[in-house]
Amino acid sequence: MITSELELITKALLKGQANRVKSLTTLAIENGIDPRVIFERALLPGMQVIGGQFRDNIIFISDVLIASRAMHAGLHVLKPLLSNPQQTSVGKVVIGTVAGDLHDIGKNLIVMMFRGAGLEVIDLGIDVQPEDFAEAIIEQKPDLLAMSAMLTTTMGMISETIRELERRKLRHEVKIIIGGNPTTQVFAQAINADGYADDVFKAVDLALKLINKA
Ligand code: B12
Repeated sequence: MITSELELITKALLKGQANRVKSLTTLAIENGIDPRVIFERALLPGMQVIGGQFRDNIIFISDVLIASRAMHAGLHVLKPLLSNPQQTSVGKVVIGTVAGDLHDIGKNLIVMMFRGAGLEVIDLGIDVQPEDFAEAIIEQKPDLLAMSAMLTTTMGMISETIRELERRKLRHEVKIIIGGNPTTQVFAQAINADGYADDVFKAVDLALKLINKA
């Protein structure tokens, strides 16, 4: 029963039917399905299929954008249920997608889940220059800096940002975590980041662990 409801959401996402994704997600919640289950077993797998089809040249960028809009429609319904605004802040995070990179779906999920875990999040958005990350660290004094890169051509901007922080003697002011499609644990270690995660839930655990250690 649950499976068929989740499958309907995934199918609607694959067809780019934003309104249908929104209404099916609302219905699934009314029927008592856990928002995290809807996210993990309906929306995320849909976006993974879209990613594969784009990679294999089966669909175009326009189709990806239409599917991402449908994903956002579902997330919009889940957001208040996955986040808990009443919670007091357990730490402060500055986050952004690095310079030259416009991908923000994964980063936005991380923002949502971090807020849900009680973290205060300053979201710098997409295409964030190393200097802007550095300025935000001076102004906001966060416990953690989180950087996302989705392109092999932009992952170097993560290390460029870390170098900028080293130049300004800010590197030891924050813990740094990274993520996004081309990044790996090995890359994180090589560039002197403090951690890497490949999904939202691991990212939350990692962030809380690093903040508590600091
Ligand atoms: C959606 C999408 C787009 C959309 C972005 C819309 C948006 N608002 O984000 C659009 C259409 C704009 C786009 C454009 C391009 N894209 Co694109 N895109 C994708 C796609 C299909 C899905 C990405 C996505 O949202 N996934 C869903 C989310 C939930 O997952 P995620 O982003 O991986 O995030 C998770 C983890 O990585 C992690 N995470 C992410 N960030 C962070 C940060 C931290 C700190 C941590 C801890 C964890 C973490 O947690 C997230 C949640 O679980 C991927 C394919 C794929 N399978 O990844 C290609 C993909 C990333 N794109 C690709 C390419 C090539 C491009 C373009 C260059 C295409 C072109 N020729 O123009 C442009 C580049 C534009 C630019 N300058 O950025 C390639 C990159 C290849 C590479 N290795 O370099 C991919 C891999 C597709 C492919 N296989 O070829 N894209």
